[in-house]
Amino acid sequence: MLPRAPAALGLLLLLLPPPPPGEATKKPTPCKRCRELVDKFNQGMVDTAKKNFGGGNTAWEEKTLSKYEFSEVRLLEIVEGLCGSSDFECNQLVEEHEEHLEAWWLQLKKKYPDLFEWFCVKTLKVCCSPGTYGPNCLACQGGSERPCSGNGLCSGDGSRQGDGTCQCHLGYQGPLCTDCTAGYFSALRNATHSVCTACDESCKTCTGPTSRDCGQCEAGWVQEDGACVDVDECAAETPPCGDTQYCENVSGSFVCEECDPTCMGCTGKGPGHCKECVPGYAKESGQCTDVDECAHAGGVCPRRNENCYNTPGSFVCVCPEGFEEAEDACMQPRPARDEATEENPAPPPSREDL
Ligand SMILES: [Ca+2]
Ligand SMILES: [Ca+2]
Repeated sequence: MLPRAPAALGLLLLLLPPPPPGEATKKPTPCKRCRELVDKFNQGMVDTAKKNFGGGNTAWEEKTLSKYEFSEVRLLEIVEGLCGSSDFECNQLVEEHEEHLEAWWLQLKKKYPDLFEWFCVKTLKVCCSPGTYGPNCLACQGGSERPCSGNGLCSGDGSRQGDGTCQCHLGYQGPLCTDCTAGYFSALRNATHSVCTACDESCKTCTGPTSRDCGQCEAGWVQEDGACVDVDECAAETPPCGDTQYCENVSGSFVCEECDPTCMGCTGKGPGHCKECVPGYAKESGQCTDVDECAHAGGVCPRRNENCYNTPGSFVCVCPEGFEEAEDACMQPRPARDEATEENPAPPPSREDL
């Protein structure tokens, strides 16, 4: 026999009014805990089903097996696997209702094969049967067989909570989720079923699936020859993008993309689509390319002896290493007494790009 525990306290705890919605998200509802327990119990039954079965088919095995099948030994094995050792609430629930589980296992299993229905709905009264809701397990909107016409969720479905109203899936509306929302059309409608299907992307409203079935066109689309077609926003007289951007037409819309940094205005992506080049760049086979200012005949660096280094978009003028900077020239250093002779005035400038 399993140890008996007073079940009254547990029942009381389980039947207390549900916590406010804020807490409910943190703590599982009594129904959810009961459902989890039943799920684990059912799993335990599956896991122990083939146990003690050698795979043969002898009379001895059949007898032993059928004995085990309904035995308390098997029940104990299932119950032991129900909760993790640190799951306090689960262990508490099992302890409180072990006698219920035992009664069902030993006497009621045949009559009430659905443990969830017998344990969580009928006995503990913490859940409702599928398709019903609330303290008294009333039928959901649209009936318990197909709540919300199969097109939505019934508030409190299967629990002792909620108000039975429908939260419709995308595309459906109405108290029974049988009407179609804007952007959807009724593909099927009879006494029991309603199917709403999405309109073509070009329609705001429609009566069928194609761009020719639009009632109104979606924003970014316009009626043309009986169909809704994309507006080419980029072809508008006043272009929709900024001076440093180019326009790309897409279905139902358009996007503005930044021009290449070498462009002053552009018609597309990259340095090959510039209208003009930014200062320091010039078109070379159609692409805005850096100008090598240092290659200019006569030089661009104003001071005498100065070195020129080309940079992207510009150039720099620097005195060679060891030279001194003066207003209009790089001054050659005076030869030191021993180290540098006049034949060997200065090291060649390093030619790194700056
Ligand atoms: Ca467009
Ligand atoms: Ca340059």
